[in-house]
Amino acid sequence: MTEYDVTVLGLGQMGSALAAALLRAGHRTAVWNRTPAKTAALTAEGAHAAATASEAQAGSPVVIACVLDYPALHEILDPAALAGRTLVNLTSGSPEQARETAQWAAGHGIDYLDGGIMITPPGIGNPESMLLYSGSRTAFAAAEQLLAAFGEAIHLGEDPGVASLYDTALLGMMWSTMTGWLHAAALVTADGATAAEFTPLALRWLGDVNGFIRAYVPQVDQRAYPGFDATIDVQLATIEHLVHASQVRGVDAALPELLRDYAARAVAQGHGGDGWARVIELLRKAA
Ligand code: FVH
Repeated sequence: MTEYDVTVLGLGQMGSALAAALLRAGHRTAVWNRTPAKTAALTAEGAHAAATASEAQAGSPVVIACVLDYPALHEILDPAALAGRTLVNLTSGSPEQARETAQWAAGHGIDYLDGGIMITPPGIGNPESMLLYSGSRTAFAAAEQLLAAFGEAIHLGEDPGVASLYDTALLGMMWSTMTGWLHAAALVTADGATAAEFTPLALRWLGDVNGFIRAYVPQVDQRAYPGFDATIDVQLATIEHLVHASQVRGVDAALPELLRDYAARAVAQGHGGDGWARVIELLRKAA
């Protein structure tokens, strides 16, 4: 018998948003943070502030942790207090860290679920926000109703490393996309346009790019890259224009030079007639 429905460990920006969402959804919530002052806003909303991390972990059947990183996580986890409970770890880390922590948890009789939050704190509580989970199905079942307070809970399977892998991969895609937009904005603003003028076209273009990606999905899975739309030969010539336009405007050309390098290597290997998805073979080989 425990006093609370759920405990949140770590009340930084994200942990505070998670605890506030649980309180809004009517769950009896215990909280703990290394710096106790951060509990004040949540206790005003009805949370119980535990005096110690161990007390917090012993107080609920489901313990949600969201701290800076895995070293911080392992500093605060108390296996004796957690034994027999469900631990949902929403601290960002690598798939390997998630798998190691799942093993550690199994060794202490703790049911472990790992998670990746694909939204910033203001998006917590929006049912359209995406939160990825992987690991024990019984842990997911035990926590699912609580996790619904944060957004859409997507369970990706029993391997505890998968949520973190998808999280990392999606963030990589976000940084590439945003940096591509920033490079494009640097180019057009160098000639006097504003980002506000350019961006509606850029966003419309992203819709087309979405279509290109969908068309490449079977190519990537079948490892066959027919250049049915535009060949790498053609795209290499076009990337040269992007490199040139960047250099002339004093815009850093490292990004288009990287793209040119991929295209040139594919051509050198005899794949100039293939489509852009062929580049994945170069990415895979680098690993
Ligand atoms: N903020 C976001 O948009 C992203 C969205 C995706 C997921 N991340 C991950 O969430 C983890 C926490 O991020 P955060 O934004 O809440 O970070 P901070 O506001 O800096 O809070 C950090 C908390 O961690 C506590 N902490 C740090 N070191 C220790 C330690 N050695 N022992 C115990 N607790 C520690 C810190 O405590 P305090 O400084 O207040 O005492 C905060 O509670 C993170 O993995 C993101 O990648 C958020």
